[in-house]
Amino acid sequence: MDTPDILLVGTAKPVIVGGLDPISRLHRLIEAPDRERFLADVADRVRALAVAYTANRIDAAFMQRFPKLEIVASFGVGYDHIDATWAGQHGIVVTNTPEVLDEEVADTALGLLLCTVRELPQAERWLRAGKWVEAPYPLSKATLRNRTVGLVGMGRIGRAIARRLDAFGVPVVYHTRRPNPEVPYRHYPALLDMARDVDTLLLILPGGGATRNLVDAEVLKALGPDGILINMARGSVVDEPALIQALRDRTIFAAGLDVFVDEPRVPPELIAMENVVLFPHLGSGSVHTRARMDQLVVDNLAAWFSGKGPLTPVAETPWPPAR
Ligand code: 8YV
Repeated sequence: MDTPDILLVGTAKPVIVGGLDPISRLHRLIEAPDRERFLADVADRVRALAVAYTANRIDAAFMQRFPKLEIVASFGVGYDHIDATWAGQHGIVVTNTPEVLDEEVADTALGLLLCTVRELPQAERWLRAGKWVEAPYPLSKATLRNRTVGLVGMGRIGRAIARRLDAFGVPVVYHTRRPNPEVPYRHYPALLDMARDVDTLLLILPGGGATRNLVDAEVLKALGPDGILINMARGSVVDEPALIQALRDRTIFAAGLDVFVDEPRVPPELIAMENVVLFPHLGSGSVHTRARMDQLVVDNLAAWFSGKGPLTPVAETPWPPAR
């Protein structure tokens, strides 16, 4: 086999570098002192991009620089950082890393939900600040006991979250564009109707143009004063200024956020609020799960260059290609 040139975009993670080094000429963009010159040197040879993080944006202009580009293998199940539509139109395959992270992200979603509903990080801060000797932490006003969770999104991770909520004895309903015949939960074709009926919204759907600002001021108002919003999806799915306003004036009760519009920058208004729990985008962030995701980036490229096709192509770039 012809040794392919692969460009690694983003951090040189050990599993990715260790897996790709033996099967390719691996070029590491992050280590190049002069990025433009480095790209100009390798552009004509690069046949694949390995994308180390969802924060590494791969747009049409970037892909266009590589005339021999065949495949973009990206880390993460979400791929709104890649222009997959453009890739598909230009015969370039895009792969992501689904399934291997489902249970981890679902665990984190439940953790964030519990932290937000029962104010667990706030209570821990109380203890660490030495306030317990003065008074017990106040009883949490909210409880999971009388809540109904409306999931926005019902893909693999959504189903893993719903299974956990079943075990917790918490009723689940969901909103997606089309009902999923495999799940027993009530489907709402309109998000606004679901927001009116439930008191907890948990977002676990793809980001990108189609879902931008899906949760806006109107949806938050419909969720109401007991409402809790949990975002495990992408910051872009929520109108962030509208959310800040809704938390400020208690249009909703609280929010738990793992993702932000301009992460890693988090709006100071959110940081100053007591009725929010903020995680630094760590849904899949364990050594165990991240290694499996990194390995799937490697496995996609290894399969591709040994002629077997991609293992996990995204919907916009099906394999074999649609005729
Ligand atoms: C990661 C994710 O936590 O897979 C995704 O789409 O968002 C998460 O698994 C994230 O990519 C961290 O950069």
